[in-house]
Amino acid sequence: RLSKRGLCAGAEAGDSAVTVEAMEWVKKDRRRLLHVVYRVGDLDKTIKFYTECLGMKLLRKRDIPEERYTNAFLGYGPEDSHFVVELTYNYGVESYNIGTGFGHFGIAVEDVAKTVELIKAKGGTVTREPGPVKGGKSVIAFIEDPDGYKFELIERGPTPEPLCQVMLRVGDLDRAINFYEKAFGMELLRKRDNSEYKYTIAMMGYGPEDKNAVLELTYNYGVKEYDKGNAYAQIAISTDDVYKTAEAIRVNGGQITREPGPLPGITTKITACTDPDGWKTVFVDNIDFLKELE
Ligand code: GSH
Repeated sequence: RLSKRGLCAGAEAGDSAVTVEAMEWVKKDRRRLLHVVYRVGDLDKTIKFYTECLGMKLLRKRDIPEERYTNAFLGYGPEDSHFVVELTYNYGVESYNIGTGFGHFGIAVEDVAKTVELIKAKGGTVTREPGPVKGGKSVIAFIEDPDGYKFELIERGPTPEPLCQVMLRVGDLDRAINFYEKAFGMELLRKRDNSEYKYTIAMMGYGPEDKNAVLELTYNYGVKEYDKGNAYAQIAISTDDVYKTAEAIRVNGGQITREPGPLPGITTKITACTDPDGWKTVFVDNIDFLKELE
């Protein structure tokens, strides 16, 4: 039997030796949130909004005519060190259903009021005026992009990673936290219950929130399921070994939706899975990813 002392963070006495070994490996793996992938109906309109209103830079664009889609990568710094957005435009598809499960993307700004003013001046939609979050102190605002994706503007001092959150709603918070800790090797950075407004949030990630993008999981009291729509796609995370990554997900009860291995044509090794709520993640080989950027 395994001694309690020998277990790594997150492991429980009932976990098998294989599970514990896989969890120890994911903790040591070099992981980072790379990008968040979603679909938009008009690439140029979204690029214009993100660059002019949100201050992002267009980092790269690739057209795959054989598959009838175009990708655009935008963010606040180079992809080899920053979390960025990967927009997908599918030829001829002008709108998507965002659903009720996707929450928002978080952007840290030094002055929320000033940012909102600028966005309004550019004709952007503000859905929640600047002010302290209900039941808390931090100053926030919500805006909507041309497809209706929400962005939460969060007032913070200077940060290396302004694109700082992806918020997804989950039906069982402890189940989700357990999955992201064990199968993904993430850390529970913060958990906050807001009983007055009947929700609990958990920040999960690979490093402190002020320097790293995080996954914000929201549980609304009593809500067990959401409509995931067809607009939001997935988060991509880097890894040194997609095969071991898939194994760690499997032994922790995760669903592998794409077996680990190279992608046809571009040879980048990936694996994909869904979490207990059905949210998708793709893991991308660290070295292959850097080659793609060359
Ligand atoms: N019912 C909310 C949801 O599912 O979006 C729960 C999450 C929530 O309320 N989050 C806070 C928020 O959006 C931010 S942590 N507050 C709205 C406000 O302060 O106006």
